[in-house]
Amino acid sequence: VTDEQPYRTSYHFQPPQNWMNDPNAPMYYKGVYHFFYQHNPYAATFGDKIIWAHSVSSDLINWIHLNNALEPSEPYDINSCWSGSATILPGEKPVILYTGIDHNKHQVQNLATPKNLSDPFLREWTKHPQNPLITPPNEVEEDEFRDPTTAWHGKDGKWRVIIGAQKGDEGKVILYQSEDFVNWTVSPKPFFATDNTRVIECPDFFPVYINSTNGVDTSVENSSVRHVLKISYQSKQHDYYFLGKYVSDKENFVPDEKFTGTSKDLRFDYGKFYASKSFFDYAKNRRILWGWVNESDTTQDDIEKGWAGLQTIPRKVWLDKSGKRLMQWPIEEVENLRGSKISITGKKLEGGSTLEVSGITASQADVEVLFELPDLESGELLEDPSEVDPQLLCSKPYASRNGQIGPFGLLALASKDLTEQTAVFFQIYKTPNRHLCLMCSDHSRSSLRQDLDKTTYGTFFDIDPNLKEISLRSLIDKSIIESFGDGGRASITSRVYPLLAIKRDAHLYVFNNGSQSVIISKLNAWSMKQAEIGLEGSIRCA
Ligand code: DQQ
Repeated sequence: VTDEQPYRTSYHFQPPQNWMNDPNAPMYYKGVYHFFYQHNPYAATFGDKIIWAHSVSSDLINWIHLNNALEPSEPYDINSCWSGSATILPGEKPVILYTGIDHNKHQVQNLATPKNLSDPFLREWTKHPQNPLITPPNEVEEDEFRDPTTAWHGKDGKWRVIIGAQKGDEGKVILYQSEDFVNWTVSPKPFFATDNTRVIECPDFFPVYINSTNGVDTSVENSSVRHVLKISYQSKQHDYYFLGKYVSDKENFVPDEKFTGTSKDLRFDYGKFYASKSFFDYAKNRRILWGWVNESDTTQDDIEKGWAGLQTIPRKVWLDKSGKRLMQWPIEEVENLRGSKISITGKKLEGGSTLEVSGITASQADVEVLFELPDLESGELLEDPSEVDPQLLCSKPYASRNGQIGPFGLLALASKDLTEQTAVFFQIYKTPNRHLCLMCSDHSRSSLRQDLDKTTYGTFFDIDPNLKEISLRSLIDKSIIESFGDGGRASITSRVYPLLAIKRDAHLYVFNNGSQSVIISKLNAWSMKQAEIGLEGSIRCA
C-alpha cells in the first residue's frame, strides 16, 4: 500500500488510516513506550467523536497499534475524548487525565486508570467512577477548558496539574492541586495568562537541567534546574515556550520573557508543529518531545489518500548552554533505520553551484551536512534585525534571494530539472552588535501543484562571531522534511507534496547561492529503511 501512495510516510508514526492530531500521554512503563493520540476512526477529517488510539513500542520508532484506549461512552465524555497526559503515581501506577466533551458540550477533566497493571501494554483503561473530576470554574468559558498536563508534586507533597483555557479574549492556564489525584482544588490566580490571544491549548510544564543534556523528572524542583512552560495558541497554530523560574510553595512561574506576538517569541519549531507534549524517559534519562504535524494539501486530498496528520520523529530536548533556548535532536533510535550511505568531504561549493547527492533514496533519507564558513565579517549587514520578520525574509522571491554568506543548504524532494525543490538553507547576517543565522524552508517551488499551502517558514538564531562551521540535518520522508539547524538550535518541519519529485524521481542536492564560497567539510546521507508500524499480530512483537 505504501508504495502506491507517494506521500504516505515510511518511518514517521501514522495510524493505519484516517485522521490523527495531538500526541497524548506519551510515557515509558515497564520496558514499553506508550503513545496515545487524538484519532477519528471514521474519516480522514476531524470529527465529533474523537477517541484515544494507542500504540506501543520498544524503541519509539517501530510501533504496534493496539485497540483504542478511550472512546466516548459516558455523559462526561460522550461527545469526544480530547487531549490529556499521563502521570506515573508512586508504586509505578500510570494514570491518565483527559478532557471529555460532555453531554452539554462543556469541557471537563476525567481520570482513567489501567485495568490490569501487570499487562505491560496497558491495553484496557477504566474510567474513574467519580468522573468528571474537574468542571469548568467561573473564570473560564465552559467550552474552552482543556488538555490537562502531566501532574507534578510540590515540596508539600500535593499534586499539581495545569489546564488550558480562555475567558473573553484572554488565554489562560489554570492550576489545580490535589492530595489524592481525585479531588482537585482550583488555584485562585491563573498560572499564566495572555491578553487578546484567545484559547491556550495543550500546556506542558517541565524542568530542564541547567548543566546537562539529560532529562529530569517532572516533579524535580531545585537549583540545578530551570522550568519550561509550553503553550499552544489555537489562533496561531504554533507551540511557544517560556523559560523561567518556578517555586511550588508560592505557585509562581516567572517567565524570563513575556509573550510579544512577534517573531521574537521562542517556538519549538518554526514550521508545522502543534499541540506537542513531552515526557521524561527514565530508561534513558532524557526528555522526549512529540509534536503533531498537519497537512498542507486540501481536505479533498486527505479524503482521497484516506489519512491525514503525522507525528514528528520524537525529539530529545534539553537546555542550551546559553540558558536562553531549548535544543532538540531526533532520538538516536532513528539512526537504526539508516541503510546505504553516501559521504562527501572537503568539497568547495562556489557561489551559484549545485551538487547532487546521488546514490541514496532521496525520498526517504537522513542527511547531515557540516558547512565550513568564510569569515563572518563578510556577512551582510542588518541594521536593525528587530524590524525584520525572518519568515518574510525567507519568503523573498527565489531570483532576488542571493547574498554574501548564503543562502546555502539542501534542495530536498527535488525533481531532476529542479523545477520542484524544497530549499532548506542558511544565510549569515551581522548586526551592529551580534551575528545572526537565518534558517529557512522555502516551499514556494515545492510542487507544481497549485492547490497547496506553500507558506515559507524561517527563523533567526544567534551565532558566535567566531563560528567556523554550521550543521544542517534533514529527515526526509515522502511528504515531510524535519530540519535541524546548528545541532538543534532551530528546527523547521515542512509538509510538501511534489508532483514529479516522488519515489525514484526524487533527488537531493546541496547548493550555495551566496557570493562567498562555503566548504562541505562533511556530508553523510543515508537511505532510510521502513519502520515496522502495524497492527498487533501483523508484525513482530517488540
Ligand atoms: N486538539 C484536541 C484538544 C486540543 C486540540 C482535540 C489541540 O483537546 O485543545 O482533538 O490541537
